[in-house]
Amino acid sequence: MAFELPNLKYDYNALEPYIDGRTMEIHHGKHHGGYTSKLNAAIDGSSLADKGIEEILTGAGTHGPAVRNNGGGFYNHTLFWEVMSPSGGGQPGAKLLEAINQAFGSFDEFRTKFSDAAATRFGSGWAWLVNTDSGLVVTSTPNQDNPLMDVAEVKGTPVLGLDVWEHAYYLKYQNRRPEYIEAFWNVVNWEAVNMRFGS
Ligand code: MN3
Repeated sequence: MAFELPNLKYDYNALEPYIDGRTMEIHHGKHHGGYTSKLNAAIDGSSLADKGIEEILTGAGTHGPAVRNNGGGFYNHTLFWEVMSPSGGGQPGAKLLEAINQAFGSFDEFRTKFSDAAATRFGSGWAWLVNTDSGLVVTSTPNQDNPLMDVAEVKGTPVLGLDVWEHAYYLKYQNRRPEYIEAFWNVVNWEAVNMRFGS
């Protein structure tokens, strides 16, 4: 079964002033839409065509660049829209907060570490909060890679992800990636992140 571009649960301009509507419209419709159709083209008629996206991604290193890049792009953006909300911001729920405190010392320390990972990822990629066998870890990946992939440096379940490709912020922020990262914290949907963590 072919993958479908998921609908957003909010309007394109709902995350303003932090993320502008025009960026959201292009990002969702053109970029995420493009990854979705190219993923479908890449797996069409192959043994991957009836597999779920997570199973496909765990073998990303062996399926070739079209599946790795577009499968990652499909999954990562689906997660990204989910972990943002117009009523976002604040702090995670008790169970996730406790795990964050345990892993990073405090919520502020975690925030700094995640923002640094996002700011210092050279070129295009993603920053992640990952649930691993040894607890929560902050990492970043190049291009459309993610922690589900066999090729990832840090492997685990992505709990929170931030897209730091220029297409995610350039219209509003141009080269000022750190301002975009700072703005992101105002729209993080901790309820959705809590659920991804399993609390
Ligand atoms: Mn993107």
